[in-house]
Amino acid sequence: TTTPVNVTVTGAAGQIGYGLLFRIASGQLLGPDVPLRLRLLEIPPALKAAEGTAMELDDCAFGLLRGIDITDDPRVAFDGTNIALLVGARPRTAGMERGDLLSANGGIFKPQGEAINAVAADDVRVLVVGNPANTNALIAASHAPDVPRDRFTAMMRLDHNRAISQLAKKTGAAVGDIRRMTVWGNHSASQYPDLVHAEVGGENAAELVGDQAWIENEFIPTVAKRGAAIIEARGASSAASAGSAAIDHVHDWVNGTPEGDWVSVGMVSDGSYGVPEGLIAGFPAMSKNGAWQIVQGLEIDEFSRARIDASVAELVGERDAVKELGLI
Ligand code: NAX
Repeated sequence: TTTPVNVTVTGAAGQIGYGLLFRIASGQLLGPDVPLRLRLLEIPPALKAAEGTAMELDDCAFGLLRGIDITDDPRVAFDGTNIALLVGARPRTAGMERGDLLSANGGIFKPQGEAINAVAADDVRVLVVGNPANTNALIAASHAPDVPRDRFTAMMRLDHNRAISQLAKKTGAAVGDIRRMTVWGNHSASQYPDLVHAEVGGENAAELVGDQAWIENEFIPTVAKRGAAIIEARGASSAASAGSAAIDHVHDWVNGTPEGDWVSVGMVSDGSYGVPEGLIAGFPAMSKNGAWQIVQGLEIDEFSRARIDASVAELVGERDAVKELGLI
């Protein structure tokens, strides 16, 4: 194809944007032969910083990058967009209640959903990174009734990659030997990284590890609290790894997942695995012909059931809260 793909990144002047944009422009998002145009959405106080990032993108002389537009207007940012990475969000600040956080983000994701509905390309694919990612994706999707619901996804891929990395360390296996990882539920501390179905070199991961205490007391909390550990160590939240996960998510969505493998995707539930229909939750998913499909037929043991239910209950709580606030 020679027509450039339009890729919109919101929160482009933020720390995730700073790493992510260069990897997109270098061809790692869509492939080495796909030209693209970047649309950067920011709020007015950050427009100048976004221009600085755009200057650096120019200075990389990326062969695939056919143009950069910078705007504070969602209708301009999403005009004809094919891929929308919704990274910009309102962080929780001291003294902010959960309801305040949800309504501040509703103020961002409602108009963005409306703009995507009105002006995005017919094939638009949306990845929400900004937290609370699952519920922000739900808000955006609710305001885009003309866009198929399965085009709105939330990022579980960083959790997924963290889980793979921890399992590789424990088993001494190479990252590339690990398949069929799943992180279920919410992108939050309640998430459930599942070793029951994961494989290391074709062997069942939970059996290979053979240590349920390690799974419960080390593996799951390490993965679920990794974001806090990064903040503690780096003095800033995960940025390059979050951008890398966003690249992986969209790359696999567009290009497909390898045969026999799957990845973790925050996607709209069709009721699979007892997750209430309409919630955006982490599932095992394969990408076929450019669409995510939930992997069906996995057996859920008692331990996994309780963990999935607890994380899904948190998502139900968030959904009910945004409903009450009139955001969906
Ligand atoms: P930064 O605070 O560095 O950047 C956010 C940027 O968004 C700022 O430049 C801000 O001006 C912009 N912004 C705010 N409102 C906007 C709006 N209405 N339209 C466009 N831009 C807007 O945060 P950063 O570290 O880049 O993180 C961004 C988001 O990713 C946060 O919500 C963060 O919590 C979330 N994360 C999600 C992860 C995931 O796995 N789903 C992991 C990493 C990260 O914590």
